[in-house]
Amino acid sequence: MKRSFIQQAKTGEPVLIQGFLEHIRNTRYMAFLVVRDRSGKMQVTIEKSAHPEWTALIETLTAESVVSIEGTIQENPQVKLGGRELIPTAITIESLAAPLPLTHEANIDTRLDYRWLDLRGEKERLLFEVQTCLVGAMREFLLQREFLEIHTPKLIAAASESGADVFEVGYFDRKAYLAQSPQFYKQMAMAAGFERIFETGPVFRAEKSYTNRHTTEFTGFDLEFSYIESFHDVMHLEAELLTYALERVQEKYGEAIEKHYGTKVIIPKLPFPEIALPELYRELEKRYGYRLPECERGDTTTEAEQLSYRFSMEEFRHEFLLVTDFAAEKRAFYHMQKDGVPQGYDLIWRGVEITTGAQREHRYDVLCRQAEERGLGEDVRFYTEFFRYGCPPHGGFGLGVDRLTMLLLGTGIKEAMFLFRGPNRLTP
Ligand code: AMO
Repeated sequence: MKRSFIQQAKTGEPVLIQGFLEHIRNTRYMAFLVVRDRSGKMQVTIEKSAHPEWTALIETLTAESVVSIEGTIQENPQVKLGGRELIPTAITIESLAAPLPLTHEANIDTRLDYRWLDLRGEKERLLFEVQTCLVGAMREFLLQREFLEIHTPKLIAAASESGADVFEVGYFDRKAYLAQSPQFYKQMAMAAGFERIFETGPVFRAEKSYTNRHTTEFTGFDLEFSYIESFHDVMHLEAELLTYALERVQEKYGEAIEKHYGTKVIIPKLPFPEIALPELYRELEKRYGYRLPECERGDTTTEAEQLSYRFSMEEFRHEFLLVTDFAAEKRAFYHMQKDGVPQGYDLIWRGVEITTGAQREHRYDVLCRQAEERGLGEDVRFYTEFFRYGCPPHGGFGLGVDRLTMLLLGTGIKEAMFLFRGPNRLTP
């Protein structure tokens, strides 16, 4: 018999349902099972005297075992689960579950040890439905605008962002590195004349950070496009893209997110507010007495990002804030500069940086000089070559999908990833 999803299984005709046994109640005369598949839950009602041959089987059943059950569904208003029950004619145990090692109260690290069990929860599953919708909507938005989706190598010969946070791997008789960003290759696509590209893929950072928003491997949503006039074009595209994606999520999952995560999906207004970093610091000091440590001058700090959420809500009634005018020495060498000011931005959402974006330096000699000034000349020679034979002006951004999901639902990053990777976690 063909399997039916519990939600769609018809009343009054023979059906086969398959799923996990969420609950077992075995009384003297009756046994009640609750079976769960990805569409919903169904009560299975067994009158024990009608099936003496099942006595041993019922006693063997354990919570979270996987079963196949054939039978007929009937209406029964007394059944809390949707007023229907399945009267079985055949029960097969596909896989018997051992006693569960995980309780609902387990802390996040224990939950991660048994992530596949943790993910069986409705709330956990919802997160991935939401993420699928979010990333799907971002992809849809870009496809409508004729962006190409590319897939760039993650094994590379040189660090792509800063040399410090890169994982080194053995590569036959030499060394390779895990890409810290698709940066070099998305720009190569501009030199190739693709004009508009994006990529969703793994990004590796050898950062020993133990925060609720850092991980050593995350999913980046990166894009790059040509013939921009300035980095403002990049900021505007990102604001439109996020607004579009949040609209889709709100339509489809707004209620479920509020029910399970207690977080409202707010559709942002366009354009997103912008502020130059020095002005942001003046405001944070004036309003909240925040003093920036001298060594952080020209960059944002975690505390400043958090305060900037408060500022953005008070000043602009907006959850997003675009911050511009960082110090050149705090930004990547490939950012275009105008009068010494990097032509880029960070986007902060609900107090956490989610994106870095910029217009890139596409002029070969200027780019080489900027790389040279950082002592990177030789290391990035393969990359600067991309700009020797003509390259359009271009820009783009990198967005952290895990951070985006985490902020959307109000969780930490460990919960927002299928499997978290950190300095102390490489399993499961
Ligand atoms: P950046 O280094 O700012 O920029 O990274 C872009 C975005 O990636 C996310 N992110 C992280 N998420 C989780 N854990 C981490 N350790 C982590 N580090 C970064 C953030 C961040 O905003 N090449 C540039 C992008 C560009 O200019 O196009 C880059 O990689 O959401």
